[in-house]
Order: sequence, then structure tokens, then C-alpha cells
Amino acid sequence: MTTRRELANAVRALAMDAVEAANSGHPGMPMGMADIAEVLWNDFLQFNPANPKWANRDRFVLSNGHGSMLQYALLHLTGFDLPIGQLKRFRQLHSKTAGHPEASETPGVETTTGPLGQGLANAVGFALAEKVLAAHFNRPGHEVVDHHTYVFLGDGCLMEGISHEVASLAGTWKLGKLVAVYDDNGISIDGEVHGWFTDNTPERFEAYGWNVIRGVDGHDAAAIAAALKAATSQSEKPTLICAKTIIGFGAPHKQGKEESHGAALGKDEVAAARDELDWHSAPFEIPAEIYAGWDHRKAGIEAEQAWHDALAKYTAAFPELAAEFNRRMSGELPADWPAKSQAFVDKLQADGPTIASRKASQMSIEAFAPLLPELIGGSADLAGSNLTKWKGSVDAGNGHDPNGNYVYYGVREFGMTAIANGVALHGGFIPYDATFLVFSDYARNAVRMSALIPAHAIHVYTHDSIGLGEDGPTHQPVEHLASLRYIPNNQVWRPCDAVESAVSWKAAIERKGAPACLVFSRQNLKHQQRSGQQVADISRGAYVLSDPLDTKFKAILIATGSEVELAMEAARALAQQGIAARVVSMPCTEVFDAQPLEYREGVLPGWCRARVAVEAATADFWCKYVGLDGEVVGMTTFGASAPAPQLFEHFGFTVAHVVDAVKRVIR
Ligand SMILES: Cc1ncc(C[n+]2csc(CCOP(=O)(O)OP(=O)(O)O)c2C)c(N)n1
Ligand SMILES: [Mg+2]
Repeated sequence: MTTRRELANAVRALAMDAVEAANSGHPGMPMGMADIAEVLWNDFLQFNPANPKWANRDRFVLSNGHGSMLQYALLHLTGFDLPIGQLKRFRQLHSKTAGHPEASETPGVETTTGPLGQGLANAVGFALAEKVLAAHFNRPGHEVVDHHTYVFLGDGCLMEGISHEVASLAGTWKLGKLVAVYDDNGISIDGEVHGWFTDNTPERFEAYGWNVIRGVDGHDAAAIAAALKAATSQSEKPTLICAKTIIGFGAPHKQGKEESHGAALGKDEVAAARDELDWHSAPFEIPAEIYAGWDHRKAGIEAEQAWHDALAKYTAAFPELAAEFNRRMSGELPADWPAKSQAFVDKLQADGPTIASRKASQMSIEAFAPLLPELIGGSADLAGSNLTKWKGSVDAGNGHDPNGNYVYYGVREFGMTAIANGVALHGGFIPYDATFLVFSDYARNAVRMSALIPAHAIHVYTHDSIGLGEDGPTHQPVEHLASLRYIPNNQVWRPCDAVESAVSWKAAIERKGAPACLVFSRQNLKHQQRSGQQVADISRGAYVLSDPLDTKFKAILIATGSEVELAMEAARALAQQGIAARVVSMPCTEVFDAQPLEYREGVLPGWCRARVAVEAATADFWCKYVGLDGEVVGMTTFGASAPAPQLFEHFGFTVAHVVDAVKRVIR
């Protein structure tokens, strides 16, 4: 009869062997948490290796993602499509076993982890999504949405500030099906943590309103099982299980020490650990009875089938709800979406309101949200400024209201954004979050993770430039637009009027599986006239907004957002002086860059190198469009505290200045 310890030792052996083969990686955490993982995965976690995307599976998140070999070993042993050959190629190019777990690479990995603390935040997002989705769809006697979210985390995750933001919210929201297991091993990279981490973690989490289970021996299967049982037999509060473990458990000379954290143990120590653990199989060899003890394929199919049977009864009782549930989990937009969303854009073009783009954003939400019950909004305590609420907004934080669709995140930009990533990854929702553009810095690594994972989260940033005025340079973004545009796979929209704002929302909603940042002004922006073709071309990221009527242009003005009306005025002033200029509105540079050459050449023809870009943000970004022969009217310093019109004047965003720049570039 195989013992639990032997099952766990298979994880330890695979972790040692894979790190040894790669000569790179982190054996300590997998060896320390192997016993906990064995109990969780064999006795508690609901999953089906044959279908990693089963809608009602439990979610498992490895927030201490450096221990990736723990997750790969678990996925391999339980029967996911992760053959031993992949473990042998740990950390190699094109393997499914990247250095840290990546959701887009490995079946069964729910989210990409490694940046410490964010996995916990994603897990809070998964648990929030489960609770709100359950409120939307469950009916008495029909619990089609009913799963737990488990997350492993280490000292590092708890030291990170984001852990405070999201644990606080999880407590307030009473996410009772969230179970976090803290790998309390007293070690981080620099050594024993008592010199830099002496918080009373149990009391800290109790203060957040969590159910805390203290002092669990992380190497005692019975104690672990009892803790998990206690955690899952209540659903009032999120649970933190504090498990005492020994990092590198089984490596006789390195266990309990930071040496085992993040480097191969070395041939001799691996041999000694094999003796210590009484594990005598060759590297990457797992005895058949151990595989049998881990094999979850049959149980997984049965678990999913039982859920499908329940779903069939639900479908018979509530056919429309069931169809909607399936639509939402598949991520398909409603059938009437394309026509209705386009009709809204066209109506705005016809109505021509001159309003702040943040107001246009709110009107877009007002128009689109009734079509999209999957849209779940929120703001970091700036709802009234970001204008993220609409008439149908209902607090989702209590998790009980069947109409819940709005999250009050409080002042927690990083936590909010990483939670939104989790909500997006869960399925059933398109989350949007919001703050001032200048505070996107607080959220930034989670925005980067939205793009990397990738996750379909929409980040709304208002107060987009010195145009916000009197709040001054602390609140005036300068480098943020360029900085967000530099994130691969991100799309940053900075619309110039209400119509472009609506198109940016439409594009962000339709961008299945990947994020967008929508950047809006505080101040009013003038409506621009457009033909039907021009309206259609907004979604190509850039388009010709105006050309001289009867003569060929000599210069091109490129602008975004609030500077488009300035570029238009400058073009008119130039025309009066006999200088013909084209105006290109470029609300999304990434989308434009992805257009076929023919289209790009049509907007920015290579023969015209007399180009001036105008944007009240970091000037350098625009050099790639204006080249060495062009000029940029942009920002090279921080802003200042004054009314917005004076600031635009002071920093050179004037018709005269733009006209002069054009004259200089026409040689
Ligand atoms: C945000 C972030 N900062 C730093 C790191 C680098 N790093 C990886 S693991 C680690 C130490 C983590 O300590 P702990 O969570 O206790 O892990 P253990 O050594 O116990 O496995 C650090 C600093 C990281 N991955 N993410
Ligand atoms: Mg530790």
C-alpha cells in the first residue's frame, strides 16, 4: 500500500530532478509543500485532467510561483496532458514547463504567477467571480456555480503590499470559498525572515475578517486534511491555513535553509535526499503504484459528469438562463451586440456632443452594459471622477444580489487590477476597473500581467494629462501613456471625442482574451465631423480625420485625445497661410501598427516626412512616427498646478506653436 508520504515524495523527486536537469529553478518550495499539495489534490480539489477548462472546477493558484515544479509535478502525476518529457525539458524554449507557471502555456495552470502577491490577488478575483456568478445563475436546488478557489502562498506574497489590499477585500466580501495555504517556512531568499518579516500573520488575517487556522504541521497529512476540512465546511469567511513547513524537506544538508530556495541542489545532495526520503527510482522515473495513487483521470471524468447531469436538470428547468450561462462561460458576445453597439456609435456621430471623454465613456457604459450582463465594473474609490457607474450599477461586493455588477475596490489600484485579472480568467465576466491615469503606476505590474497572461480586463484611466488642471503635477500623468504603450500585447486607446470613446469601448469589449487601457479626459473635447468611412476607420487605430480640400498636403499632423482639436485648429490656421496639412487622429497606436502596410501607408505615406505629432505626454514616444525630419509638441517635464487652459498655453500646446513646428519641418 502506497503511503501519502511516498506520493508526496514523487513530487519532491520530480522537482529535484527537473531543477537538476535545467540547472536552474526552485526545489525548496515544492519539497516543502509536497505533503500539503498531496492532500489537497488527492482529497479535496475538484478537477478533470481531461478537461482543464471544465466550468465548475475548483481553481488552484500557485501564488509562490517560483515553486512551479510543484504544479508541473501535480499536473503530470494526476493525468493532465503534461507528459514526463515536458518535465525533463523544464525551463527550456518551447516547453510547456516555463520557469514560472504560465496560463497560456500549460494545461491546468489557471493564471500566470511569479510576481509575488499577485497570485493571491488573482485568487481573490476567482473567488469573487464564483460568488457573483453563483448569484447571477444559481437557483434553489440548482447550484450550477459552486466551486472553491485554493491558493498557495509564501512569506514573499505576504510581505508584498498587495496582499494587504486583496486580503482586506476578501474579508470584507466574505469570500467563504477562498482557501489560502501559507507556506510558513521562515525562509526567504536572504535567509531566515526574522530580520524582515515579523508580522503576526494570523492576527493580521483575523483583523481582515478571515477564518484563520494556526499552527498546522505542513508535513502531517492528517493535520492538513483536518485543516482543509475545517476550511471547506464553512463558507462565511475566507480561510488562511498557516502551515509550518521545512523548505527543501528531505534534502539533508540544505533543508530549512535558503540554499534550497532557488538553485539546483547538486548531484551529491540529490543522492543524499533520495536516501533520506527512501526514494530509489532513477531520475524522472515514477513507480507504477505511485502513478496509480495519483491518477485522477477517472475521478475527474466522473466529477465533471455529475456536474453535467446537474446542468442538464438546470437546463430543463431554466432553458434561457442555461443558454445565457453557456454563452457567458464561452466568452461569446450576444448575437445583437455588433448591430446595437454600432448603432450607438453612429448615433453619437450624428448627435455630436462636445463633452469630456470620461463622460462619453460613462455614456458608452450606459449604452453597452444593458447588452452585456457579463460587464462587471469598478473603481478604486473614484467612481464619481472616473464615471464608471451607470444607472444599472449594483454592488457586487456582498455576492448575493442577482444583479451585482459593480465592485467598490476602495483605494487599492494594484489589488483592484490583479483581482480584475482573476475575474477575467475565471470566465463569465468582462471586468473593467478604473483610477486616474497617473495612478496606473500603482497598478502597473498587474496591467503588465493582464497583457502577459493574457486576461480580458479593461483598465479605465481618466484625468489623462495636464488637462486635469489644478491638482498639479502629482496628479498629471506625463510618461504614463508611453509607458503603457510599451507593454507588449496591450492596447492603449486615447480617444479625441465622444465617438472615438465609444469605439474604444467597443474595441476593448471585442478584444477577446486580452486587455485594453482606455484613457479619458477630465475636460470637454470638441466633437469632430466624420464620414461613415472615417467612423469605420477609427477601429483601425488611426485614420485621416481631415485633408485639404483641393490640394495635396505638404505636412501631416498626428494627434491623440485632447490634442486632436488643437491639430485641427492648427491645420485651419496653416491653410489660411497657404500651407496644406493633413490631420491624422491616432487613438490607438498598437492597433494602427498592426494594420496592413497598405493601410498604414495610406494614412502616413512615406513620401511625406514633414510630420508633427501633438500629444500632452512624453514627447519621445512619437519619434517613431515623425522620424528625424519631424517634430513633436509634447511634454518633457512634469506638469504644474494651474487651471488647464493656462497649462496648455504654458507647455506650448497652442495653435501658434504647432503652426511654427509645421513650418520648421516643411523645408
Ligand atoms: C514581486 C516579486 N519580487 C521579488 C521576487 C523574487 N523572489 C522570488 S521568490 C522570493 C522569495 C520569496 O520568499 P518565500 O515566499 O518565503 O519563498 P520560499 O523561499 O519560502 O519558497 C523572491 C524575493 C518575485 N518573484 N516577485
Ligand atoms: Mg518562505
